[in-house]
Amino acid sequence: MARAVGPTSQHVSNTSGGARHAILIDPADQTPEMAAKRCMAAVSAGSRMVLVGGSTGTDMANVHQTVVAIREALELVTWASSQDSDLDEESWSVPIVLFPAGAAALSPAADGITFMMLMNSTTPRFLIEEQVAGAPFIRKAGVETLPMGYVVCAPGGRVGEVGEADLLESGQTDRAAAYAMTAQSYGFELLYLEAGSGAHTPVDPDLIRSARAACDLTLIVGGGIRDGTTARRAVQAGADWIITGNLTESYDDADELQRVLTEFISEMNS
Ligand code: 1GP
Repeated sequence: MARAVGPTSQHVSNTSGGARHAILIDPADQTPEMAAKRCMAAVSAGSRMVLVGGSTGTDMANVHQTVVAIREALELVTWASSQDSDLDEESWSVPIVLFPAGAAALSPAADGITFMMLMNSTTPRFLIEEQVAGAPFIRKAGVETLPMGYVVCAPGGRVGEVGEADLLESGQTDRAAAYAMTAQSYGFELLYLEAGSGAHTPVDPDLIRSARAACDLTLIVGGGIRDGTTARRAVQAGADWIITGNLTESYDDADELQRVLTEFISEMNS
């Protein structure tokens, strides 16, 4: 059976309009209601994807409840905007994509899943075993798979520890290029360079530049990005998507979050 390229994959891989921002929601850190509120603020500000996942504390229940709450909130606004010609329906059609810690933290209600190989993990668990464990559920649920190479860069944080990653250190540009070439040769569509959630330093822009030059995959960068200037540096080095998790979670007030992210996205693309 040939793998059809679905709408979520097309949305994520369409890089024609410049770099985009995605909000990462960790279900272990917030209620489904708060997650939905933050997503609405982010999408109003111009975020174009919602990732749901986290390295620890996620399970089928909290991931699914979070995905459902976000979906209901987005669908309500999409419907309202379809009834009102002043509102842009298209800007609300943002995919909800699983970014899972493993096979035990999935939801059938998501639009897609970053079906990832943690390429620099030293354990078969994150190279292939979790994927094999989760594949039947994903196939049955009909969740669209987005094949992705995931490379954890220094400092790596919790995901580096849990994933037992042999971190890609700052300055290892040839190694970054080799991972990018490998990801492309495997047929992955996406390559995610991750510094770890809450990282004190983001991914070295030279690593991004090197990976960018070595492949034509959609390049995602995240970890420790808290302001538009840092995001712009990553974009100038070649990132197609910038992910923020902690930044978003530091705001409970939707209006304030919308204001902060609007500024972030405009600076990122300036
Ligand atoms: C982590 O790259 C993401 O997987 C986001 O990191 O929480 O530091 O924004 P932050």
